[in-house]
Amino acid sequence: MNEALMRAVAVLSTLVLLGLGYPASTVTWHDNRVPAGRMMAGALMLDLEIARGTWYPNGERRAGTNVLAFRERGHGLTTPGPLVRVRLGTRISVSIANTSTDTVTVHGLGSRQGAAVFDSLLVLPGVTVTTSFVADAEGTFFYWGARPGTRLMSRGFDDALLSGALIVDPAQGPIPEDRILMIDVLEELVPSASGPVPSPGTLAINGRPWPLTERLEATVGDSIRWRVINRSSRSHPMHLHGFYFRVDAAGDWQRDTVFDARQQRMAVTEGLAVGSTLDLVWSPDRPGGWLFHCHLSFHAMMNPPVGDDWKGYDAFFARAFRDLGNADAANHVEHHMAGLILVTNVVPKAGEAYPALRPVAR
Ligand SMILES: [Cu+2]
Repeated sequence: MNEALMRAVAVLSTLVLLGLGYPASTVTWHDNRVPAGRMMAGALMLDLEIARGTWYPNGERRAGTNVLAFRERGHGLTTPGPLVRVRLGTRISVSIANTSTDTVTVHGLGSRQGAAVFDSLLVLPGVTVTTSFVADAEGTFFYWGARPGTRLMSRGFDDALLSGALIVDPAQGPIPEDRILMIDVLEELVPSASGPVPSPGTLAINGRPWPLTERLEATVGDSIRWRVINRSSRSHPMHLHGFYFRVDAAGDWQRDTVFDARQQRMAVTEGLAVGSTLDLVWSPDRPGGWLFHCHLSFHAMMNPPVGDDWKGYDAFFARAFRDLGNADAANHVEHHMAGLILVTNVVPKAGEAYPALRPVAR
């Protein structure tokens, strides 16, 4: 290699290291259980960063897609973004450093009272902004980033994963154990004869589509509490198999309404509009593998291949529809039964017996 070429390679490598090329970082999923940040003198200090990385919704052996994502400084990029969880009345001081080359507007890191709820932060490339606010309303919320001028309803592409949960617990008293489930839809721009068009959506819960979604565990008689957050650009009628659930609260990324006993309703399906949230409680009275899923069939079917694996709509439809009606258990990730599906494995209480289920007549 001659000297000029070596110098060019060195300069190029430096540019890549500086983040001017796509960094090779992976966007990993997490289960929304460990809050980010650190408490100092009663306040939460949180350093967020925005960067580009590769999300592998179909598993790391398949191609991934390049997206914008959040990370807590010193940690890896994640989807969902870092969990912010504090008690009511806690001051939250946040810095957001944008290490990407995209300008991003961040919504939802602010007071839930008055006009402040509509505030947003403009975070230019290479710039760090700071904000400080008091968590002044209890409930289930989220923060989200997007290109300037983008509404949640139209945020579907490489900024679709820029968001994290913001949970405000009561000021005092015990905090019941719960799980936070965030719903995603991400599209890619793919080539077509008439120019770039959106790909079919990749659908995921806490960063993973079925069959990679987390396997939840419970015991008969448990009270299972979920905070379901639809941070996606689509609506989802979310349905639970086998049991009714009680709706304890409903809201969106800005406001939440906690229901009193007269307002609570029992349901098996609740529609989650774009940006909405739902607190639900259910209790299984028998063992089994119980699904919670979107009731739109095309949100629980095959997820598309992404990145270099995408081979066009014809190939996608041929594969998606060829396998309908054929339970291809060996390869769910590429065929139907995918996307917004989660299962809870309910085991018997120790020492209790349950009548065997009758086999289904065929
Ligand atoms: Cu759906």
